[in-house]
Amino acid sequence: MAPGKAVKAAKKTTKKTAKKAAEKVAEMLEPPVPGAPGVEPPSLEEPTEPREPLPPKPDQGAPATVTATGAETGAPPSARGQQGAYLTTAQGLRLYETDHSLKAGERGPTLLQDHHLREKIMHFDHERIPERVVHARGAGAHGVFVGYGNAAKVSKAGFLAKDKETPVFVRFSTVVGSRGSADAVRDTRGFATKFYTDEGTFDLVGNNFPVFFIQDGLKFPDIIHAAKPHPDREIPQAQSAHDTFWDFVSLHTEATHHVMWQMSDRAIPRSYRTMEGFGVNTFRLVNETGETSLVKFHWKPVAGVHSLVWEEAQLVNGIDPDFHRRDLYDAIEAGAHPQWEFGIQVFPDTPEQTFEGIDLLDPTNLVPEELAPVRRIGRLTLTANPTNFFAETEQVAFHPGHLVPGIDVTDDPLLQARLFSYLDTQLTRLGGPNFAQIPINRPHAPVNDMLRDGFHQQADHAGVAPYRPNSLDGGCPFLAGEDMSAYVEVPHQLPATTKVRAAPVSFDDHFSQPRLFWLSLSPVEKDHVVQAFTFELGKCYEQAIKERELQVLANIDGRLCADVAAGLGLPVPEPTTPPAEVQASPALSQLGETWPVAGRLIGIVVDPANGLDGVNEVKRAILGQGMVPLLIAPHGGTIGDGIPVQRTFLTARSVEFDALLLAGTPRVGPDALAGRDAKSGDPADADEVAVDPRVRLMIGETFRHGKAIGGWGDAATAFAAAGCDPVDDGVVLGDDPTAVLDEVVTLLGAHRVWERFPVTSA
Ligand code: HDE
Repeated sequence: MAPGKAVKAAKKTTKKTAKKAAEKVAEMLEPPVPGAPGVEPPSLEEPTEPREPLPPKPDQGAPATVTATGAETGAPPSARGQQGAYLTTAQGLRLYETDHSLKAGERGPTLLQDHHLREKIMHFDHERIPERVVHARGAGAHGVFVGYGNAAKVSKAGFLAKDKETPVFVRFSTVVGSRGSADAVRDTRGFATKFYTDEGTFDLVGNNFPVFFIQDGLKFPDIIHAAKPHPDREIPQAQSAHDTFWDFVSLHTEATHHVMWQMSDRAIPRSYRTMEGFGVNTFRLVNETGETSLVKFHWKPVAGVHSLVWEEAQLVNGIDPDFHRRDLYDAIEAGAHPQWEFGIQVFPDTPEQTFEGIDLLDPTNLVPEELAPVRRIGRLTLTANPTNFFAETEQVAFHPGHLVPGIDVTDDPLLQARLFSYLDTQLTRLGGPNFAQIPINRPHAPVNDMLRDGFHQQADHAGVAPYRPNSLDGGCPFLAGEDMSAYVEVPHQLPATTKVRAAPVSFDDHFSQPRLFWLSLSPVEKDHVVQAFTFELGKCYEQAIKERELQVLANIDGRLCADVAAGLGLPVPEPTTPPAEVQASPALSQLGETWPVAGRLIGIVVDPANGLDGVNEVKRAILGQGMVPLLIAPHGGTIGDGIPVQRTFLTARSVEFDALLLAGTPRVGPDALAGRDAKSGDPADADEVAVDPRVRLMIGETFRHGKAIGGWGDAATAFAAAGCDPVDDGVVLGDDPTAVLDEVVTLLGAHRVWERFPVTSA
């Protein structure tokens, strides 16, 4: 055969082999496990034939294809991404080479004329933009909001109408850490929603706590400077367990209520999908006839409010720093679309702006749901992952002042400062005043402003008269009346008053609501709060700061203070103000109900040496309930008759899973050597019990973290080796794998087997 032909034949064979390999990989991934990077598995060989860019994965969405001024373009969403089969410059010039710069000879210096080199490096040099000054770390998703139509009595907002569908983009975030920080840190979470309504964009920029650290926006830089890493050493990253944070909050006692939430399980959510959301500030609603009410906004997760336990959170941050992002993306890809109900607590708009003695303009207060029930007025479903993180999640710009007719702000001094900040910050972060024209920020309502020019202008405005009044553009644009959806600020009468730098006396009570929160928690949740305070203050260096914070705790609850003081080895101070008489609010506890399990992750530990009876049935049953099964085996690839392995004893760790199943007792794997996998412990130890030590560790952690565990076959041996007895709470042993699964799923409905936590706080 001529050499050319031989090469061609070889290439053909390699292509065939590569195709087969790709098909094999696809087959191995059945049923699909979320997280694969592309829409199809790659070939083994580098592809040789040009082709159009691959479409996005089916779970991915993108900003609507509207122009910078809100008009439908009709273009497919992929029109925004790369086009054509060939590599080009940013000017669309096709390139024949991209591995070598243009040089004076093979070993010579690079020529300045190399446009491709200059363009590529210039662009790379400027790829980073400033991260958000707060809430830098986050994850976003597209979705849809559907109104229930039962809010018309209080608000005329069109998107709340019955069955009205409004596209949304939601971004969840932590507050303190930088963009690359870990997800499962102890922190407040952001929950920001952009509603692309027909009447303009409405942003609800909330958090997962209903209260805030400060009452006046002027203090925001103070709390953030205190919570961010120390300015000299720039540590610690993304956490509050350090002296500057506790120095500030122990002196600034209006932060106490927020600190209580921060030390509770709410600050280490299991998932973004299991967080409650709150608008925090009080807003004013107005209906068609001009009647107003005050409201607090709520998001109620259909999956329930669930958290990690502290040790789990700490492990997660090392094992999977992207835990919450991954969880959100994987759930959406797996079809377990996260849902929340939108709710409002409604209060009469009285001149005092208080409800049952609670000042509604003080954002350190919540209103117990037992006093003002949350009325559900719509449903949010997250349906698609972003196609491009930077274009969508990083560039999205929220603003609490992006309002629509029917929703207005109040005089809450925190909210008032926010109204300035969110416009201002985008000038630095997004590089100019035209950030509303970035695709993810484009309204879906027609835009006809008279704003012109500026960096990165995307619109090509026609006309000569961007001013009013004019005659040259025929007087356009015209003003709309209120009857035509114009936004008219609610005429709100203010009392005759004096200009002062002061807060009302009603803002002075800093301890009643923290006590209300404490008394509302179940004993196990109280224990977690004690542990969190003791941990965080225990990480501080300065004795004075710890003593000062103990004084704050003494004013909340003697028992809380005494338990924390015991851990710190410090005396218990007397309260300086008698603990308030407050009613607990059971709605604030996360325990006590059962919730849907869709989207939960179940690990199945198998050892092919034990046989694989029931494994496929269990996997199918898990998938059938909208959960994700992950098979954990001694080695990667496939086991048995081609069952794909998703985790190995080396790569798996208990914290990834919501529940664990054991198909028998796995023997000691060939790589269970301390030198290869340090978590395996002493191999001699492993031999003695004949259970893989990594699996033993996995069972031990799952048990300690209060998660459901089940097993069949001789799984009892592994349970015994890990020190957990099948008669213990939430350890299910049986002969029928699917019956075991059913019991485990029932336990999972309560999130954890709470009985396993010995309670010490009364
Ligand atoms: Fe924010 N906040 N904030 N904040 N905030 C920002 O805006 C600010 C506050 C919240 O996913 C910034 O675009 C001030 C309360 C969320 O993009 C900035 C004050 C609540 C997000 C800003 C507050 C929030 C932000 C930084 C005190 C809960 C992330 C980047 C007056 C109701 C949004 C940006 C996203 C982001 C300022 C207090 C929620 C600097 C001055 C209270 C969820 O503008």
